[in-house]
Amino acid sequence: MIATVKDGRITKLQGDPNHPITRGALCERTKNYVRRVEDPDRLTTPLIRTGTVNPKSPRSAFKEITWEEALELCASKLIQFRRESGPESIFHYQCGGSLGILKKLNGWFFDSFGPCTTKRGNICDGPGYAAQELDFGSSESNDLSDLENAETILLWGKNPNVSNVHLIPFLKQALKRNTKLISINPIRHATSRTCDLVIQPRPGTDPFLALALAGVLFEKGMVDSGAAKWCENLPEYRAMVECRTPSDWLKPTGVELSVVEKLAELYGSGPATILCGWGMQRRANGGACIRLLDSLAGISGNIGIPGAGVSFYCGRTSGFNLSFLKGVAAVPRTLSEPRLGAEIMAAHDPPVRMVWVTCANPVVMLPDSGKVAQALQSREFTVVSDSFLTDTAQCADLVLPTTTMLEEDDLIGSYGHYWISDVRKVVEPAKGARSDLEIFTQLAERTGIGAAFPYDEEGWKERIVRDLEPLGISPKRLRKESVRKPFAPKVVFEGRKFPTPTGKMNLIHKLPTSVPSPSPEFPLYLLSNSISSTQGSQASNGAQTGPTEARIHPETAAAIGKGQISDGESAVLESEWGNLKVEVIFDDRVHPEAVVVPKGGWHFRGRSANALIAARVTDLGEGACYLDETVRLRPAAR
Ligand SMILES: Nc1nc2c(c(=O)[nH]1)N[C@H]1C(S)=C(S)[C@@H](COP(=O)(O)OP(=O)(O)OC[C@H]3O[C@@H](n4cnc5c(=O)[nH]c(N)nc54)[C@H](O)[C@@H]3O)O[C@H]1N2
Ligand SMILES: Nc1nc2c(c(=O)[nH]1)N[C@H]1C(S)=C(S)[C@@H](COP(=O)(O)OP(=O)(O)OC[C@H]3O[C@@H](n4cnc5c(=O)[nH]c(N)nc54)[C@H](O)[C@@H]3O)O[C@H]1N2
Ligand SMILES: [Mo]
Repeated sequence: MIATVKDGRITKLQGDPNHPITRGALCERTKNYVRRVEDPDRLTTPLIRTGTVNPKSPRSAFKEITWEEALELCASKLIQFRRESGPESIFHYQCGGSLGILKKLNGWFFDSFGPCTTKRGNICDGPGYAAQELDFGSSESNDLSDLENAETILLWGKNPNVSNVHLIPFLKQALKRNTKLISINPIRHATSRTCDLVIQPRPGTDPFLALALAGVLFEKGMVDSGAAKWCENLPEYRAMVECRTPSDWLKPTGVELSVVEKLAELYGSGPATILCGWGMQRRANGGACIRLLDSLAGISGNIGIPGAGVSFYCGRTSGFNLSFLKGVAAVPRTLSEPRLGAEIMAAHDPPVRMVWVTCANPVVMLPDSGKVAQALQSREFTVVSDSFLTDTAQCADLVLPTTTMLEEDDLIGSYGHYWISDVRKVVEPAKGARSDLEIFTQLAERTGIGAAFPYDEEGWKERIVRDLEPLGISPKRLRKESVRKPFAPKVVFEGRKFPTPTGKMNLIHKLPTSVPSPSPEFPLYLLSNSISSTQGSQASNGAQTGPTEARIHPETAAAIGKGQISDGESAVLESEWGNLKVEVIFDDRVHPEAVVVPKGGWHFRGRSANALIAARVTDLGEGACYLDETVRLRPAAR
């Protein structure tokens, strides 16, 4: 990104035209970061709790204190809890935030001071990542530029217009070459308009769609005759696929056999790439779902060659030397991220007495918002560092104001491509804000672990980039330009050789489970999807007022009862666990068995989807079953 700065203020933020992926474009949510820097709601001083939070005026429950007082208090609490109950009584939680590499040092502080309790699992990509590690030995993807070799591209559960806009130019180029585009998604998104085939399966049934497709590929002899050479468990896999007919597999999906036959033709005939969205892995069968997509690539030979593959991830941190993070004894205790609220409260021997949250807003972003809030509020001492008084910060005893990514130095990798970049402070930090690294470096000194934090930002960058130096990538070069990691292959698993113990890929051969079925009482799946304007919950105050929007198919409203639920009117969205007031919007692109709400709605404003979502764990990778929750809509009391 390029920031234009005048008189110490950012006047413009734009993409870097020389960056080969972003090509000068920025997504809407990132453009909004300029506003976040100067947002009047920015925290400007540490705050200590003096009373109970009233969501209407949350700040009034806090009193301002100096940084000196705040750091002294943190140091004394950390030392006290470690002495009295051991370091496991302190829990550090971090999620996405800015995804800067130097943010790993926050965890390093707690490892060095403790090791303290940390989280286990991954609510973002856990199931899919674990699935690909099992199948291929690693979760990596062909270079984006390799899409030019694909005859067919499947956007399986992916909505690039909202959550991966930098893919769009690559898709447009593919369309010019007459590449076939397919969307498989319970919602028809903007990209569907340019697709040759649009399939809207019932939510959560993709594993069965994949089994049906595999069945058709076997039936029609469209399986690569060499598959046994690179696939482990082929007979077992085939037996699983053929234990039912394709039509039988399709029953739960609502998809017609003729559509899957067309899909098989497109997928089985030329190099075909599956671009995986991440929504469908946030389900009880999410790991199996990605494994079944991997297996399609395996049997059809769509792997290890140009234009093929199952793209899920690009190893965001690969190449950076983070070996120092493993320098401490194994972490003594972990808590499951998807079940965080309950796990914090249930922990004993020792109990969790202190929680410190960095780069995260778990009250809004983790399932069972209410329980997460309760868990944080009921600790002896909860610290949250953030730039804003988020729902999570409102549950803290002490809030520390931090810098945003435009006010600090860092390094960054990507989920979706192999380029890495330097992050540089473009303006001075807002009044009173300190970076996480500054905070933990200062605390390290006060808690007797100063030796664990020997460097400034530049020193850490050198330490972390040092494995890349022999490849010609130095911090100095990164200051000038973004660089593609030279070891990242253009085509992964080339020659169909996999980094698994046998060198072959592993085909899944255990049947996937079904996701919970909607019941007459709760007949609709709740899909909480990314929206263009915001990263997660990082919205402006003004954007979080009034009821959140809920999109449904007009037929869904009709099924509820004539005139009960109307377009543009308010209604109540209820799950077994809670309810939200919503504004209903009719949208015929939505599957009739789904309700779509934005992800990241603020909890204390009554807009958090996660207030309705139970804390359940996925089949692999300890993710959260965000999208399995079933709900109903009822008319608001008039
Ligand atoms: N604007 C914006 N962009 C973002 C983010 C953001 O918050 N805002 N978040 C970033 C982050 S942290 C991540 S991890 C990625 C998230 O990447 P994704 O999870 O891919 O992002 P979403 O756009 O939320 O997409 C979820 C998709 O899954 C589809 N889906 C839901 N259930 C099913 C199903 O059963 N089957 C199929 N086939 N599809 C299903 C939904 O319709 C939706 O299109 O995006 C990143 N990009
Ligand atoms: N219902 C539902 N829930 C979801 C999802 C979903 O699809 N549906 N998606 C999930 C996914 S993919 C993800 S990745 C998670 C994201 O979960 P989070 O990462 O917790 O979500 P964000 O809303 O981005 O909150 C990040 C917070 O960190 C702060 N922050 C940013 N940079 C920094 C920093 O450098 N230092 C500090 N101390 N703070 C910083 C921001 O101000 C913000 O308040 O949410 C998950 N939750
Ligand atoms: Mo994520």
